[in-house]
Amino acid sequence: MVTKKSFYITTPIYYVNDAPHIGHAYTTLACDTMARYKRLNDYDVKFLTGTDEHGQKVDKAAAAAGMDPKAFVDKVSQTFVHLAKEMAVINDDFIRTTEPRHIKAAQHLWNELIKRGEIYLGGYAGWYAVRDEAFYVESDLIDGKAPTGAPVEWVTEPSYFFKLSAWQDKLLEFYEQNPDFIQPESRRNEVISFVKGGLLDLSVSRTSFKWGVPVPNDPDHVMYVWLDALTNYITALGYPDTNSDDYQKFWPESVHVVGKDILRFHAVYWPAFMMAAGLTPPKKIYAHGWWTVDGVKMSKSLGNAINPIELIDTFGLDAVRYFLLREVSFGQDGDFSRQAMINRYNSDLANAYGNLVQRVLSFIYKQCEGKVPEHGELTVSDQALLTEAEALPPLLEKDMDHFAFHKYAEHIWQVIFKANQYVDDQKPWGLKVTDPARMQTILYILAETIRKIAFMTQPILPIASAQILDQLAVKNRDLEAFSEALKPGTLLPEPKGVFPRWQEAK
Ligand code: ME8
Repeated sequence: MVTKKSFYITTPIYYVNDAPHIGHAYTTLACDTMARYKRLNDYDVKFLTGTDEHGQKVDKAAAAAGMDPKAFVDKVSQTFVHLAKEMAVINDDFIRTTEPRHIKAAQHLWNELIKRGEIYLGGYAGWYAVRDEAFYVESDLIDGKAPTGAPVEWVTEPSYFFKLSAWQDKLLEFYEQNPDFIQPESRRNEVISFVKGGLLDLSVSRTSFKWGVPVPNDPDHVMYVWLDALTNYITALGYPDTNSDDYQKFWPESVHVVGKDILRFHAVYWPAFMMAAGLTPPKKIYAHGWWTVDGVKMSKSLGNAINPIELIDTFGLDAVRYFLLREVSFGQDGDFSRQAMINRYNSDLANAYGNLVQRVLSFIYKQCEGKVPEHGELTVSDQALLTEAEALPPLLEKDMDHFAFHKYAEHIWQVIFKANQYVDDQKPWGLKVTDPARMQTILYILAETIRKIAFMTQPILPIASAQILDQLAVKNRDLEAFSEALKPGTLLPEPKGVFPRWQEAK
């Protein structure tokens, strides 16, 4: 039996202090697209997302809502579950850090760190930013605020510390030996210089509130929310049982996709915690960029956060997926504006892809008795277009290896533009009377090209790709069937337009 290659991809687990916006949707969509792509390529995939439900930030949000924290997190976590459904995300698990399986895993990791002498009891006196759930030293502060702009408060309390300072050299060695661990490269350099700058021991428990995983054997303390939260990635694989099938199969192939805001927690703290507990760190951390709206940071106080569900209701799911993944290169910052969304929709989806599919399939339906056309001998131009489409899988594989979703789309759209050009050059409509056989050949070439394109758009545009493949009567949609050409004479259903042009209501 041939064993499949495995792939484990995770989103950050989102804080349930507030409703999700397009920033959260972005990470989840990128992971879903990657997971769909890997499944298409016959990988055994596990895709994890979930919610981060402990800590002071969530505790305060519950208090502000006048709710008991547990009732509050039960309610808000559902908005993230709901968003994943609305975005047609195929996640294999949804983890909540208040679940017993997770509390057990986090406490087990804590005990391991204690057992190995990696945690000691001391006292914390310093700055804390609840919004970032992060500790800061005086020299980090800019105008009395955290470097992120978050307000800080002075905290003095008994605290357990993780001996992070002892892991500086081992972390640097780890980055050296695993050059692909942090992606993209520019982020890797940032992390390395941060670690080279020296690491302080990290406070890993709090005593001034109760909403967290209780520290084993010391009920006055709850675990620092980041130590609790990062553990989610292995809880979902069955930790503490590292011999479980899932742990064995998926952990060596783990990729954490995160926003650049939380790279340090993932690329410094997390591998240090894992090595200190005698575990192997994840395989890769990919940090993507930051979305603003009309050039401004999204925030509750400004009330400018874009609700992804409203966006989907307006433009459709595929359009939102396409815009977010195509508009900026993954890793770079991006700006959302309604006009940019409309422009992208009309130029790439309605005018290019939708128009190609609509004009070709409706012509075939009317002029070829609703059947896949017959083809005669192929000309150089016919062959050229087919070759372009055939070349997509290896090209796109490279793009996905680099998380270059925008390039993935760009490469497909180059073929779409060429196919539209081919229609304009070959003018099949004019051949109906003069050369019907040649008309059929041209239409066959186009149908085949559209089939190949639709195979490859599946990870980004799951709904439209399925409709197009339905309209071409294609059954097997895994990449292994990419080379199975359409059979002339196959009956086709009546085509329906996939991306009608967007017009602003007057
Ligand atoms: O940090 N642009 O949760 P969080 C792009 N619970 N991505 C954005 C974004 C924006 N404007 N805003 C949010 C936490 N994101 C922790 C994570 S993991 C063990 C614990 C995305 O709710 C991006 O992925 O603040 C970012 O890293 C994440 O949401 C932060 O979500």
